[in-house]
Amino acid sequence: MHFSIISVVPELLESPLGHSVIRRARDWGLLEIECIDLRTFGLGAYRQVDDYPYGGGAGMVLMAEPLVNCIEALKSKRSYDLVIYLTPDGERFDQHMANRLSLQHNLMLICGHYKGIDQRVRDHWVNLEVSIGDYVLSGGEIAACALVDAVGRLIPGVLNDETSALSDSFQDGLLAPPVYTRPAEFQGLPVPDILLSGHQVRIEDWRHEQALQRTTERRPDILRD
Ligand code: 6GU
Repeated sequence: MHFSIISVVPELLESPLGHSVIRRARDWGLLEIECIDLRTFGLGAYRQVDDYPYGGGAGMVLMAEPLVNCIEALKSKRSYDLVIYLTPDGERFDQHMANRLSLQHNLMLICGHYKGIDQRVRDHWVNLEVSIGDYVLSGGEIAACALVDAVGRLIPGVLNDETSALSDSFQDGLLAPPVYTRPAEFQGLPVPDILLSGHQVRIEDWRHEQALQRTTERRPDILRD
C-alpha cells in the first residue's frame, strides 16, 4: 500500500511514521509513505503557497495553483484510488473507515494548514474529506499520521499473532478488556485469579465479559450501533 502525503510542514510527519509498527511495515516493503513538501510547488521566488482569503478575515488559505500542480504531478506517476483532504469538517474517521481504506492501494493525503485550502480544490480534486474528531488541530499532519497508523497496521502481514488487530478495541465492536503482566502481585495488588488459572476457554469468557462491561460503562453509544 502506498501513501503520498502533501504538507507544508513535512517534518511533522517524520517521527510518528518512522518508528514501531509503521516503521517495520515500511522496512518490510508492505507500506510505502512518500511525504511531499508543498513548498517545492510554491509560486515565484518566495515559493508562495498561501494567500489572504477573499472577502477578508483572519488567517491564510493554501492557494489552488501550487496544490493542484502538486496533485497532478503525483497523479502523473501513479493512479490514486482516493485523494483525501484532512479537515475538521470532514467525515469522522473511525475503525470502519480504517478497515475500508486498508483495502485500497494508493491514497493521496492533503494536509491543510492555516484556514484551510481553496474550496475549488476541495470541489474538483478531492474525493473524500476526513476528520479525526471534534476538536481543532493546527494542521492536518497529526490527523494524517493517525490515519496512516490506523490503516497501515491493518495491512496483511504488518501485525503478527502477538500484535493481532483482532483483539483491538473497536475491531469487534467492543472496547478491549483489561490486561496484566508480571508480577502476579504488585504492591499488594493481585492479578485476577482467572488469568492465572490456565483455563483458556474460561479466560476468553472472562475477557469478553470484561469487554462488554467496559463498553457498557464507557461507550454505550457503540454498543447500540
Ligand atoms: Cl483532519 N485537521 C485539523 N486541522 N483539525 C482536526 C482534524 C483534521 N480532525 C480533527 N481536528
